[in-house]
Amino acid sequence: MAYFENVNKIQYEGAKSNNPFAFKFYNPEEKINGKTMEEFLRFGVAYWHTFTAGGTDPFGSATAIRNWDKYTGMDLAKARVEAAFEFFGKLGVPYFCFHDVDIAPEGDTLAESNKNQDTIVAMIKDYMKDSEVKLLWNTANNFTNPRFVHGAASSNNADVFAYAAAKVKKQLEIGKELGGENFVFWGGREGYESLLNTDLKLEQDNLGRFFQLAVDYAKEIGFDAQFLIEPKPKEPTTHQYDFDVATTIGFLRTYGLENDFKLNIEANHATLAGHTFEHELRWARINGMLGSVDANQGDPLLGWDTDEFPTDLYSTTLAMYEIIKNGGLGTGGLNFDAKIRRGSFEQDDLFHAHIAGMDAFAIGTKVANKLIEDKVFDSFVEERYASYTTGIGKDIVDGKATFTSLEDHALKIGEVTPNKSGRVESIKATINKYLVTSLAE
Ligand code: XLS
Ligand code: CA
Ligand code: CA
Repeated sequence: MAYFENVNKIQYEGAKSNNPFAFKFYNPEEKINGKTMEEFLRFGVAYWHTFTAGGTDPFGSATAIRNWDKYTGMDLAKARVEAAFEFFGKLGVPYFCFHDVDIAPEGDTLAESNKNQDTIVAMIKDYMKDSEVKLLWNTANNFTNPRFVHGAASSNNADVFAYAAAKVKKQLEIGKELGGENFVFWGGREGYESLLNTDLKLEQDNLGRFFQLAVDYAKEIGFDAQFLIEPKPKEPTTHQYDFDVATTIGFLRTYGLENDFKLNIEANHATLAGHTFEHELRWARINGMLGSVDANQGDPLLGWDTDEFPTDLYSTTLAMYEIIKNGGLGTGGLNFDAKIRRGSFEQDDLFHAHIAGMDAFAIGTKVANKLIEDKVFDSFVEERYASYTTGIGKDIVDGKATFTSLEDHALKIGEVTPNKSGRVESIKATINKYLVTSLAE
């Protein structure tokens, strides 16, 4: 049975097209820097938002109309797989991502949940054979079920630690079975509400132990996916342990895990942490930790994780700037961890939203590539820091300066006056010019 009967394969029709079921800028074949857009952007569909979630919000029930929702239980899980692969094929995305609970319902026991996983994974594996779609990453949902109310690996209860480990173990096996290229850890409940009842040191140490156990098990079974931690501040706990990129890198180094993990950076999580998306990407990039991206955006007027489809070209441009400078994302990709608005409840909206996101990143890629080719920021930044290339500046960089030599220098030069403008407004105007002109070429 077809679930999206009225939709044909989405084609690239160019910027003049008014067809809401066509790409205007994402042209999978088009080459940028010797790689096709498809190879470069490695888009992924998030199973949970696209096939499982129904559009609830804290005040309202589900609104989404999905023609697979006529089924229940395992039949529903199977129908979702059919719908998902039809959707991937028609949209032309190379990857998908899922949590365990997105693909199959939990049973009454862990053994039953694992059995449900096995049934659906076998079906997914078959579908993957007949399509070109691959698994970007899977993960264990160790946050929704009430057993995780006080955390998973950082729970006060050792039984919960064990249960969470068992769920990750199963997903590692499934990742291997399906050829997953990465494996994500988002510590939904790994954090705390109040220090008054929390052993912060033990929780941190346990989290470190948990990640080490996961690394060890992946090695044991020969699963060589890239491990990724996804930072997020607040939501759901007040103090999330993986607050932002800098915090997460510090944590990984403390526990000697920095060579086994990279980061999965989500735009909306960056803004919740009080950073820009590009700040988080840059921080990860300069530390060699940029692994993959959850491509969405927040609503600046709302202070929570709205997971909107990315349409802000300024943001996609500056994000792609970091990704291109990183030499791409390696095994990572751009996963649309994004949901359609509650009012966009028709199935067609799923296509419109993904097309919007893919076009927004295609534009961002073209503009960022041009900015890099023309060295727009590079030349300015190089010039701005030129004082470190000669004289005392070079001594500082080369590690030759001492406080005594620096004092000698300072005594000689007299008062230092700010001698160069930062020119931010002019640079922003240049970005706008590139946004308008790069696409015309
Ligand atoms: C929630 C997170 C989550 C992770 C995977 O805010 O974005 O969906 O991506 O567990
Ligand atoms: Ca995410
Ligand atoms: Ca999110």
